[in-house]
Amino acid sequence: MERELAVEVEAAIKASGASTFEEAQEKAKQEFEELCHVTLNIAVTGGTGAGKSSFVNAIRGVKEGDEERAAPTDVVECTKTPTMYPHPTMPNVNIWDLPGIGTEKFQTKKYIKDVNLDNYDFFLILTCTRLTEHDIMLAKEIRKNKKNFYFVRTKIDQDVKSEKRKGKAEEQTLSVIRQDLKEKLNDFPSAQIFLVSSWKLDKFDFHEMMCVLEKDLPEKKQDALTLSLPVYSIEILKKKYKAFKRGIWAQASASGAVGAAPLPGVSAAFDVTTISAFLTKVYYSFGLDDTSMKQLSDRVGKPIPADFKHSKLVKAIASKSVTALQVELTGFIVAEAIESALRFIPIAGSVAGAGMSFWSTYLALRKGLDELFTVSKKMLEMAKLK
Ligand SMILES: Nc1nc2c(ncn2[C@@H]2O[C@H](COP(=O)(O)OP(=O)(O)OP(=O)(O)O)[C@@H](O)[C@H]2O)c(=O)[nH]1
Ligand SMILES: [Mg+2]
Repeated sequence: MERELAVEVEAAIKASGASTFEEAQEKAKQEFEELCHVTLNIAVTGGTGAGKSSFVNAIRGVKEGDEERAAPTDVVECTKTPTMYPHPTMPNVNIWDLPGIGTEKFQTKKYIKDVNLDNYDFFLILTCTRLTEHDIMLAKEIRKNKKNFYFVRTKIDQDVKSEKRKGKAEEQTLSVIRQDLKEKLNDFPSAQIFLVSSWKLDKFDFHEMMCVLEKDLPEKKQDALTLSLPVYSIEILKKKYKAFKRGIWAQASASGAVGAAPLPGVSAAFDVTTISAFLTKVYYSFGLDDTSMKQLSDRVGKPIPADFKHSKLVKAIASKSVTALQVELTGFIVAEAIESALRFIPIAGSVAGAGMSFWSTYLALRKGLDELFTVSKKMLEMAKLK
């Protein structure tokens, strides 16, 4: 781990194109500032009853009926005005539940004016049947505005289930639906269609869709999307882990002497404020808080025994006590660990300028992230998610 740490930091410095540690750290600080101000606005739109509100809730990891946070869903038409749902744990990500097009209240032209297409990073056009003239018209307008859009066929679980009753295999049902939708899209030869179920994000095209959306976003916004998704599979957990890991260098660089405090038994000061903010974000993003765990267990229809939560670090974060966290972190950052890390770090070369408090903060972030990853992976394995 310690050797890995030195290699990682060397690589980050090299990638930044800086020649000294200080120069690289300065760049990382700026990058960190910029990342803090990134916002992502996702528009979810489509006809009445297409499953927009359910989809918005699913990607925010919020359960229907959670009065404060959920978008209302119903079998009768219920979304009438554009509504912004801030992400419950990532304040820079907003998901917009836009009203169905072509209802009396919102005719297409007026709709486009009211909705102001410029406000969004991309559009997901949902349908639970076929694409309508309104959906196509909206896609053309979005294209005129040079924004990305994707067609999403929702409620796929329902189709698969009912076709299965008639003896049709899942693959066959999916392929018929895909073909059928494509035929309607002559004007959009390169349009992408994803088949999803808001009840089963780990199945069908959801993961592939998220990978495409991420790839199409500007680089600075990519991680914001990944980190805002609920942990619906081990694959997404691994993606989140990698995104957080990439961010550690900037975090540790941005952490200053202000938050640094000496730890008992550790010769270096370390920035407990930065570390607790970072690990708390990881904790929520990895779905380790009680609300997310309960939702996961409801979704998979299985109780998840709490014994995997024996991690003292998880308990310390859950207690929201900085002192508890500090005590827990001390275990990670005992003097030997730092000293052994330093043994691997060249005296000369690009990392030479890094101080002890940088290394101790970096080490705490890395070890904390690894531990939370292990706990969350265990939770997903118990939920039998792959
Ligand atoms: N089986 C299944 N049902 C779904 C899914 N998504 C939504 N539904 C159901 O479809 C109905 C309509 O869903 P909503 O999410 O309210 O649809 P909407 O597009 O927001 O509707 P309006 O706001 O009225 O335009 C509700 O009864 C949902 O429970 C899904 O993925 N699978
Ligand atoms: Mg709705």
